[in-house]
Amino acid sequence: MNRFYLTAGMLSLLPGLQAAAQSQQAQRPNIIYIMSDDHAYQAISAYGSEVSKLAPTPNIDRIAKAGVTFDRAFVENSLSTPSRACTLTGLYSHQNGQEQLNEGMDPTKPFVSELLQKCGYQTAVIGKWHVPCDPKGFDYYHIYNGQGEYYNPNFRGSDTGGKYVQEHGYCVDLVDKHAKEFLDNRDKSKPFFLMVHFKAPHRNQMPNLKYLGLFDDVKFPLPTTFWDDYSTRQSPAHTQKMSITNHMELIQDLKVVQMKDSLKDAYNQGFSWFCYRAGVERMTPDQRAAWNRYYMPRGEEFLNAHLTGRALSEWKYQAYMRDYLACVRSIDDAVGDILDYLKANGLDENTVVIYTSDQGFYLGEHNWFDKRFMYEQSLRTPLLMAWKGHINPGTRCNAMVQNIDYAPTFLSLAGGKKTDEMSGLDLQQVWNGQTPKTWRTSIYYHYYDYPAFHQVRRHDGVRTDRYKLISFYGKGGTRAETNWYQTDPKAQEYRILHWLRSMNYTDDNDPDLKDCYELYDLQNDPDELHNIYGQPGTEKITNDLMKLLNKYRKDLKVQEY
Ligand code: SGN
Ligand code: CA
Repeated sequence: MNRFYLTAGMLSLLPGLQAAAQSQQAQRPNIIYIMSDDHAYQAISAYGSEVSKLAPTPNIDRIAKAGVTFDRAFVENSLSTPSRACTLTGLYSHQNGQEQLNEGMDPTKPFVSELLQKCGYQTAVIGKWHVPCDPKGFDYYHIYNGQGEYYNPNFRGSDTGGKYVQEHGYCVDLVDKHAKEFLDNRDKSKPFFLMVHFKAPHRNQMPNLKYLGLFDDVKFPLPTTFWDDYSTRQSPAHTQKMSITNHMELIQDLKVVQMKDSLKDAYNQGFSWFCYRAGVERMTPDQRAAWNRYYMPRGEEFLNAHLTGRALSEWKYQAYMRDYLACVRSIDDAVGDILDYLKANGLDENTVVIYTSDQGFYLGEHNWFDKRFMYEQSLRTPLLMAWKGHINPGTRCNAMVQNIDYAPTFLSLAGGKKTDEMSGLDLQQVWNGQTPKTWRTSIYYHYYDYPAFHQVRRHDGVRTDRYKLISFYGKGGTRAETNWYQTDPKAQEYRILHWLRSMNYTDDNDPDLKDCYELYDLQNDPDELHNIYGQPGTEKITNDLMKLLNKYRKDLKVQEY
């Protein structure tokens, strides 16, 4: 039982004091946590990148202006479902079971929503759920089917009797609408905890019709690392399957639908074409016509140009960025709409507003899209928070924070306490820009989703202020052999893996990967182009980081692989 309830229970005998307790309860802030799927910090103008200057996010920036921008916010496992499982439980992946994309979640772990309910909060989640258990501890939920659909998506929830019901419109607008509906209908005697989870700009980046072509006149600068040849790296950077040049698909990703018959390989005929169709076949005839009016000429022009080599890669990059950033524009609109709603309803006074993504994302850095690796663009996630009167406007926070910190922070705001298993910290300690001496000086990271689509090898590692040590290990480790969802034909990952294998897309049994390390000096090499592991002069730092890594593994009881 938390402290507040004990006090309230005792005070219930005394009406005057009870009123005082109620007003104390009323003062606890509402919490609105807005998360967009795969939104890179490079695509938020508060973070100042060149790309974001060309495609600004004025509404998300309102949160930065009113509050704090975290410049070093990290995830503990750069993949969507594990990351959201971490937000929900405040636990690392190996503690909550959700190490990989699909199966895994241990439903016996308490969710922050349940704990907040016990603190007297009304709780809701809207939009992307995609965690392999039903929402727990939510008074109201209205969620997508799996990854969710861009157009006319299905939703199920406490209000649909658990059945999926198709709705008409664009995924972001619908989630915005349902968030406001929840706020309108909420129990006003309680503070609320509302999770708003947008699908966009997740692959395959289907923009709202009104934004098709929004950035056609803009040429986005190539990241300086776009032509990275991975020359100093170990094999995982070479064997991944997430490069714009080699793995970004012309049909599914870049919507050159005219190629559906000419690309003869099984993968493009099968999966890529299937994904494209699954998206556009949900559209109404009018939506589909508007879609084709934009993408057919774009595809035609591309085909007539007969691009090859670097020109082809650069075209892919521009097309990707245009679609991705057009999706971001819809999110920015929705965030603006929610902020306006809060203000119009007096909720801007006492609501903590959080904006984040479930991880970072590559916008062509190292030639990649997707995430997964422990390199900066996927390890770092955008994180902005505002709370009137509590967080100073325009603050920059340089403390190392991580998604394990969200649940402890929410619980602390609600007058509750984190559980013993949670090792995250309360972000209130740093959100005004000062970092106490006792704050963490390193973070632990662990990625497990191998073998899988993008074929990024398993790795764990530590990042300090200046250095990063990454340990890539095994053929996927012993778990790859025994993990039931890698071996059980009923598991989704098993099916995907075997399908990919049957199309010669993937060889998940790379026998050559020996355990290997990479070391980066982020001060001298912020782009992480120079792996200095094993170089003369790095012995001491390597030794220190190895000790630190082993300490994390031991303290956190990370299973040996
Ligand atoms: C899908 C995507 C992948 C992506 C994963 C995980 N492929 O499988 O590119 O890495 O989701 O994304 S797709 O062809 O189906 O679009 S996550 O955000 O859920 O982690
Ligand atoms: Ca994601």
